[in-house]
Amino acid sequence: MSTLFSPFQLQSLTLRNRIAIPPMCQYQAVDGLSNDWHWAHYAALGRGGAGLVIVEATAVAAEGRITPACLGLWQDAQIDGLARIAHAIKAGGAVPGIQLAHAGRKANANPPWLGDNQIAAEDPAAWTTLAPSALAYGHHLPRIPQAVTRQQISRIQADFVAAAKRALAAGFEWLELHFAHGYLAQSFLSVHSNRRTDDYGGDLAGRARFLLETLSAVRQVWPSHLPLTVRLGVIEYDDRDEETLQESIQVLQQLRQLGLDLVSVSVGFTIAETRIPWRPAFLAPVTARVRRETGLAVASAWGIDAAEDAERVVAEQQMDLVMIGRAHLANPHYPYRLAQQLGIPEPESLLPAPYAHWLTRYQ
Ligand code: FMN
Repeated sequence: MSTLFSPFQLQSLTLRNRIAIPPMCQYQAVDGLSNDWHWAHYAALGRGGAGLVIVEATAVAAEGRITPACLGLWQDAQIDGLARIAHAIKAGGAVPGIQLAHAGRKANANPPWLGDNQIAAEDPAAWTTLAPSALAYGHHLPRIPQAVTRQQISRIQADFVAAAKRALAAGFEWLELHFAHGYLAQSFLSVHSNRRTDDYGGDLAGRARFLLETLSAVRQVWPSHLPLTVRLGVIEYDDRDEETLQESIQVLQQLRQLGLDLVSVSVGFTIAETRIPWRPAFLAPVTARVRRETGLAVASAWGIDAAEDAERVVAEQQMDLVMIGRAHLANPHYPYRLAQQLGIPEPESLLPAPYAHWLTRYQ
């Protein structure tokens, strides 16, 4: 019996298995609008066998895009294209999810294969970046961001709410708020990037305020029968790991009280000087602790694509869902491969009939 290929239930949804595809930016949008690239990409992932497909970081405000080529949901005109994508994912048998994001001080960069660097201030494509404090990330992102005013904080929270409503209108059934990877929410929580002296900074209650208020506001408009989730960097691999982890667990407990259904456990990526122990499934023990101490359902990613690792982390209850990213870029039908490797009966049944039929026909 495989745990990886057992269904997973959250709120009113049942995922066909424990394999989820995490958000992965495609950097192919113009003005935040999706196009044929996105449709073809997500349609293939939807029918590839995973239980859940989460559409890439989608900006809640134009200035919250990582690059000018990021998807957005800051205006109604962006709904239609994403509705076609949500429909295609669902038609393929997966639950359609989307990640809503504001990149904060990591915004206004060039796509990875076009330099990954900050767009020069004098370039017409440049915009003002916003963050809790006027502190640059540094390295390839040297721009000093503008410290957000309380008015801007309220506006960005309203942007999250409006984008959540649009995601619902587009047919998405699983919402993930991007509270990780050094973007705006993570940078409010981190001591490395938040030096505010008002009630959005200082102690943990202050640094967590933006996250708690935003989740709470989104929960008011996101239906209670559909999962509301966050991706949170719970560890930086710097010199304060135990403290960061304890703080993150406390914040997750509070988010749970406010209606959080699941956390996708990730790394903070708030600063560049870290000692991340890159190896397969390196985050799994951290994820297990978060699961145990918060009582939340959890998912996690980062190198959990070998069949035996993916099966083990869910069978040992280190996580409820396994997020498998890059392996799906190489092969959108990667769950079929995993099912074959794990000896699941009739692995081809994961795929639609026009593929499945021929994979068993001549044997
Ligand atoms: N993580 C996010 O939270 N949001 C994103 O939009 C996002 N974009 C990504 C784009 C690419 C091309 C890749 C490779 C990763 C991205 N990530 C993003 C991180 C992935 O969600 C995932 O955590 C990472 O690829 C590790 O999982 P893997 O080892 O299975 O690939």
